[in-house]
Amino acid sequence: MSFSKDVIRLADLASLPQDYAVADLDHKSGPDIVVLGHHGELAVLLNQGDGRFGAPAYLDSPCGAVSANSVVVGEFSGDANPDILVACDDNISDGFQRLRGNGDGTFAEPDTLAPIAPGFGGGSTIEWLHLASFGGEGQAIVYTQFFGPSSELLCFFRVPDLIADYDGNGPHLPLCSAQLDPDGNVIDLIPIVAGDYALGTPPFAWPDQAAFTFLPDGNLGALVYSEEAQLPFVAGPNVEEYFPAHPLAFPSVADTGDLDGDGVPEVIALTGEHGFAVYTVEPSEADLPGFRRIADPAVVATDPALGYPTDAVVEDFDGDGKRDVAVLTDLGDGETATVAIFPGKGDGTFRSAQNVPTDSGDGRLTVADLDGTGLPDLVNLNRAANVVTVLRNTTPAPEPGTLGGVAAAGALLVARADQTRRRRARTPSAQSPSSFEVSA
Ligand SMILES: [Ca+2]
Ligand SMILES: [Ca+2]
Ligand SMILES: [Ca+2]
Ligand SMILES: [Ca+2]
Repeated sequence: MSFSKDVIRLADLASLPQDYAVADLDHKSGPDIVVLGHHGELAVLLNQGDGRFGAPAYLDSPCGAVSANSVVVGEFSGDANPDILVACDDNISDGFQRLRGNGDGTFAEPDTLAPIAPGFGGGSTIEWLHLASFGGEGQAIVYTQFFGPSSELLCFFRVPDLIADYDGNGPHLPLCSAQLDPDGNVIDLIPIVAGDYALGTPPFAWPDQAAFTFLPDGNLGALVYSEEAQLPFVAGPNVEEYFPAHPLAFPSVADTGDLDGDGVPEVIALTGEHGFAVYTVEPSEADLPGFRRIADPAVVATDPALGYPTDAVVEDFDGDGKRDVAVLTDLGDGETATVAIFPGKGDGTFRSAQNVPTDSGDGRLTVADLDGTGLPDLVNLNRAANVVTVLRNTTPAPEPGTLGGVAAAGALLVARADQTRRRRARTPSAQSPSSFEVSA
């Protein structure tokens, strides 16, 4: 595999990059990039069609005096132009901020939006927005909501409801992994650990994606939301828990994807050590209602010399029709990082990793086909250095007809770019920023 690296400096972003989204903003030339600064200002990078990006255009923060947590791009208004949604730090007062797209990569002034209710108490904040299908009624936003010092809730809302709330100027009522009585009081909670989750097709009959996450009891959970009881549980937050005989100490979900071709996604988790873990949720064995026994996760070692993994994504990077795992590792010096790509053999195991240098202090990998080749490219931030790093996949395409699934995988990539995970950013170290560079 081969990649070409472009490092795009965000010279006029007034605060450190906090989050980003990859999606087509202007109806042309492939996926674009929106970077959210910690104080809420935005940088818009338009794709020139070949996976290279024009100079960033900057937008003022919609968050006022508070900071910003997360950004997502989707259809959040009545027209067909992609819009930007920002979760500000004080969502109780500010709600979500919407920047309506003009369809050409520019945006209208932000709407000040309905506050989020219920708030589960003061200080509640929204983190890590995802766009997904969730809740049985089409497009939804999924996010975690900080609820207490040791746990967070997984919440989601239907996008049509959000648009109606915008237009109606009323409070927005999210659906969280908590059951409320008619007065809005919490009567049951399903907290998740550390806000790490990934969306994937659940291993049971369900119309939407489940959110895979680790629960405080150490079990892997597949969480869905139902207004009616459909799983062997109750109406409200529904979780099916999967537990191996020997759980890992500190796993965190990074991504999901079917690695062995049986149609059921495996769950890729970081372990806190030099490696990643593959959880196979089927076959499983029923235990108590809502609990299923699964095999111990397979732990794949990463090279300790490359630092600790901070994210992992599943995609077919070499175009052989078998999904691979790309792991972002960094040395903690604010710039030296590596994407270690483990080529999948198609049976859930991997060949030796191929290492691709990148520029990252920590963070999150996003997969998108930026240049339309059908092979997945990679985007990551370097928060400390105020740069976006783009790794364009220049791997020669496999011979047509010799390998299955390549074209289909490429077609899915643009949609998938809206569904990336959000990872908690570590405090950046005080590294001096590198200058703009483009290297092959
Ligand atoms: Ca575009
Ligand atoms: Ca599988
Ligand atoms: Ca592959
Ligand atoms: Ca590509």
